[in-house]
Amino acid sequence: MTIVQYRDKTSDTGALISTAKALHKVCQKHNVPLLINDRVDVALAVDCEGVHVGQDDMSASAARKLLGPSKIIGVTVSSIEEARVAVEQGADYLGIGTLYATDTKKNTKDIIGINGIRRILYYLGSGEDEASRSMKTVCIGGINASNLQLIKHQLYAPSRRRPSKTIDGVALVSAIIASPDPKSATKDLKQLWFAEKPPFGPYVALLRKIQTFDPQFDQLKSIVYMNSCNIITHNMTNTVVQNLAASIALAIGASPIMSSNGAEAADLAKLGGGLVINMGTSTPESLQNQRLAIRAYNAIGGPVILDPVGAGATSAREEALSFLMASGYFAIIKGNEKEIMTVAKASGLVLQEKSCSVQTQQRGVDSGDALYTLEEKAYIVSRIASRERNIVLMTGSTDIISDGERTYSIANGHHYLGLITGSGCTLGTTLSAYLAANRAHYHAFSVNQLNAAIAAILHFEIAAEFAAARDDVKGPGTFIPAFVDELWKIRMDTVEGRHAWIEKARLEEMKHIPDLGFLKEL
Ligand code: 3NM
Repeated sequence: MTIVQYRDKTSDTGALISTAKALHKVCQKHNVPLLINDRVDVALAVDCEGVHVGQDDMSASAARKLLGPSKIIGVTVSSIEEARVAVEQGADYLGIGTLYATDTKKNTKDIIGINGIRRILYYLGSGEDEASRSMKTVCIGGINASNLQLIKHQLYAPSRRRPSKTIDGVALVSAIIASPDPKSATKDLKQLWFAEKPPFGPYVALLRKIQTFDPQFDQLKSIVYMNSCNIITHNMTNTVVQNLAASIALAIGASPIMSSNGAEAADLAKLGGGLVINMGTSTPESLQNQRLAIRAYNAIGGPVILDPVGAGATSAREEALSFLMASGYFAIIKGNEKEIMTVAKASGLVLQEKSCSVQTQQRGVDSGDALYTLEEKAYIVSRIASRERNIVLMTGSTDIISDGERTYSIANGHHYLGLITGSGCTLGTTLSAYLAANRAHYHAFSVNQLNAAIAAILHFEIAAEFAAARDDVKGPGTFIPAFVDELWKIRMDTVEGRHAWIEKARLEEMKHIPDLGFLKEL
């Protein structure tokens, strides 16, 4: 731990001073600076190393006048403008937040997520003045042992913009203070921060590099896990598709729970399943429940799938998407072209229309109303995935999936899937179950996740092809029950050693994706 801040919003001044004095003694013994939150008068009274001020407290310049040049002054900022003013007023470091919702400070209006933090960092890093560029920063809000490495990982995600600036550290309250053993909690946190091989770091990148998807191995293995695990898929999904999602979960060998109540998410997360967050019929209340569930699954590393249904169709949905993306980490974000382009925007990427085919009316090579060519899709999907450090799936007549390092096209499926309600949503259910089964098998997050996701898509889409080809299927209505049957049949065939169906896979790795340059960082 490099710095201690004493934050106490309720005690009387006398009590604050005596606690601060006692704290100062301990901190001095360990050579750690002590800062007082909000109260410059208390910092002066105990002659500690400085203060931390929020936007509603004394300004940094006024604090500087009172404290003199040698004291440390930290400022809380949640926007570029606040950062600009803090730098101008001579702050020594910025506490940027709120990163994630936290019970320690209930100001949900300032929750800015990873992308809000990135924007402020970029503003500072590209500043004309040295003070901005060299400003020390920490982020704050909802950080704990379960998400610390991921936060570091995402904020260190490769930026194509120069200069790039990242955080110098993190500020935490409850992860230490509310821990039954603050000393070992602090040790653990420090170890996680400095770990050479975080679970989603270079180690996994190495594993990924040496792997491709081998249908005979990865596909069959995934189905066998699914069949043996009876894994839970927890769906916070729209009201239209719940029934079909539950039937499909059962057919593939998973166990569905359709709970929309955030209060029970922590207990459900412990069962080791996967969570689907589907925005199809979101309301302000359901978003709060979804946020609770995302936090619960992130806390234990359970996979969360985001299906931003209709994102971009209305401004409320666009806001809902930003709200969810600021709530935590998604192992997979899946959507159609328009939805994924809205995800790109929420991730802080802007479309430079002139340099892509949308502007020139060129059509994609796949059928339907595709806006982008396959190459453009691969660029978009891999770009978002490497920025979010997750898997992104763009569905269409040819799907594109990427983890930022490997990108595949999948040309399976049938157009009936586009004529029934909830095929995309139930693919989300299937993905969640496969990822959770994969995690249960490897006892680790991340390893082989892309392969598990591909296996889920192939199972789903080849079953659709078989169903559509049946004599008893006359159209989308009769397709639905046949599809559920075929999902189940593929599972049973595989488990019983009949693997011929796998020959139908139309999967291709897309190597050498050019940097088409039309997605720019904000
Ligand atoms: N300031 P925890 S969030 C004190 O956003 C504080 O400015 C915040 O507590 C800000 O680590 C926060 O328990 C509380 O989530 C952080």
